[in-house]
Amino acid sequence: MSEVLKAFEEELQSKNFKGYWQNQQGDVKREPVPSFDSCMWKGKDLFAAMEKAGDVVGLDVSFRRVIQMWNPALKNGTTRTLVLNLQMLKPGENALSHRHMAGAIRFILKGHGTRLIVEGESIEIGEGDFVTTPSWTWHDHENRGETMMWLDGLDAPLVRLLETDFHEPDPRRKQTVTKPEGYTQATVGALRPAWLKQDSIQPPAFCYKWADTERALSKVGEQPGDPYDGIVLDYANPLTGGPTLPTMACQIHMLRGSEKTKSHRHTASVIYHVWRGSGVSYVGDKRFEWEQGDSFVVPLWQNHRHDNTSKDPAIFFVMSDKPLMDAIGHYREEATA
Ligand code: 1HN
Repeated sequence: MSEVLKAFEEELQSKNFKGYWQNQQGDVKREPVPSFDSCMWKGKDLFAAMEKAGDVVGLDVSFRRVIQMWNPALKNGTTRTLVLNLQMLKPGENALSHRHMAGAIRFILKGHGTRLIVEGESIEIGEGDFVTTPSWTWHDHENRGETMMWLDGLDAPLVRLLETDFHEPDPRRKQTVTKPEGYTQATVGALRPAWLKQDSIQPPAFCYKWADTERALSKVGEQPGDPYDGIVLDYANPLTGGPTLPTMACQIHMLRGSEKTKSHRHTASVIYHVWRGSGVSYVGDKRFEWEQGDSFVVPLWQNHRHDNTSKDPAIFFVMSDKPLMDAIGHYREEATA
């Protein structure tokens, strides 16, 4: 570098300027190249780790007993925008109330007898139920039954990137229940209180019961479904029919016995959790053999396809950041060989 240029760059820097030529000049990338790779987390390892956490991590040590599906290429999180966690609450434990900018979902894996209190409504949860706690909703959990485990999905990595995190511990520690049992279920469907103005961005906190999911699956199971994902059910915003949360779309995917999907790629990153069944997924140049309890991630723009190698249906719980890509016009999708 010439002395003149070097002196010029120092002069620029002293005034908080930077020449574009000072950035690394390389080949322009013609398509997205994610900085994180696909990864699988075995359920066996996850549940063993959580059993140990149950012994050594009390709620005095950690506000929530949570283990993250950490993508090692990232400082934190499962993708750049989303994180999938496992949470455990033991009998008699209370997870204290708080609210934060990050939106969250729960998919209940095991146990019964815990209630989630969300925005003053107490929700009894059971296996396969799916519950949203949208951005800035109060939530606490109380276990009056047996040990419970659920998946927590959050858009916390996105919030970290945006640095928008307001976060408020609840001075009451536990919420007072102010709404009758089943309040939201009864008032956000086809019948709605006319005087209430609903938030047009954040959905109401909502519980989607497994019995309803199972019934819906049984009604659509004979249809062709989607060539890339099989039978897909959206957990829709109950008021608008839009995505689950503004930042994440959650779905149930069912691959029928021996079903093989076609290969595609898209600019949304997707996290899969195997709720039922066993099979194989091909993601980029990797092959993931999965069974119940396993989770894996498909980074944006990586080819992927799924193969249900068993005769029984396979069911995935799925979350992706597609709504975010849609909102900013960044969603693209193509079939691949
Ligand atoms: C959170 O609020 C919960 O409420 C679990 O159960 C995990 C991880 C990061 C930030 C907030 C919960 C969380 C979290």
